[in-house]
Amino acid sequence: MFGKFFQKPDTDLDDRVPPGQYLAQGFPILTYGATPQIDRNTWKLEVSGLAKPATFSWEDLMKLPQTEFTADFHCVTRWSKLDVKWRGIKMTDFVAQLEIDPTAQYVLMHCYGGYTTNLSVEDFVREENFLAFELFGEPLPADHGGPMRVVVPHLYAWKSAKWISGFEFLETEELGFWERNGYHRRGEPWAEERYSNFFG
Ligand SMILES: Nc1nc2c(c(=O)[nH]1)N[C@H]1C(S)=C(S)[C@@H](COP(=O)(O)O)O[C@H]1N2
Ligand SMILES: [Mo]
Repeated sequence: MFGKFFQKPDTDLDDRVPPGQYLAQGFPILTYGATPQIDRNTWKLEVSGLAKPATFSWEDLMKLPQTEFTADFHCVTRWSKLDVKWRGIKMTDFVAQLEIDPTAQYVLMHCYGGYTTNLSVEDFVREENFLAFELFGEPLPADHGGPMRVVVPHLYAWKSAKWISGFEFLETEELGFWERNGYHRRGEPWAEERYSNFFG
């Protein structure tokens, strides 16, 4: 079974595939719970906590510059998908719209459906992070987080929140769903930060 769906990376891809990861065939879907069905017209993104409160509609987001980008995607359950093609809005361009309090050190991302995941502000505001709404030239399918998801290529994919609904800025770290259930607080794939050990 395993061999049918995953392949060991070629040696020339070694520098693209983090340790302990295998290449996936296709693009697997990994969701905890049901897939929320959210319409673009009712979708909104709320900024709360240590930032000026703000709500963005789909229209508001579409006024920001859009870019196509390619990124590798690494799930902690050991599949990786290279060269995923997305279209979206750079997180740095989005964040430029906000008034974030200088005391904010962490972000808790909230999703339709109740999923959460945490990041440091430093990991959140990076050039390669996006709010994505197209996948391989098509509107982002609901299963993959449509209408709008976050993509954070430098961390394990559980940080790439699907059906994004809010960013909460915090002074002290608050753990998200998987992080409370034993996943690493940061999740850097090249360091294999998969799970936390509960003693430190
Ligand atoms: N809202 C939400 N976002 C989520 C998840 C989820 O269950 N709910 N799963 C995470 C995990 S574990 C992974 S590997 C990726 C999977 O994204 P995909 O289903 O588009 O492959 O989404 C992440 N974002
Ligand atoms: Mo995952």
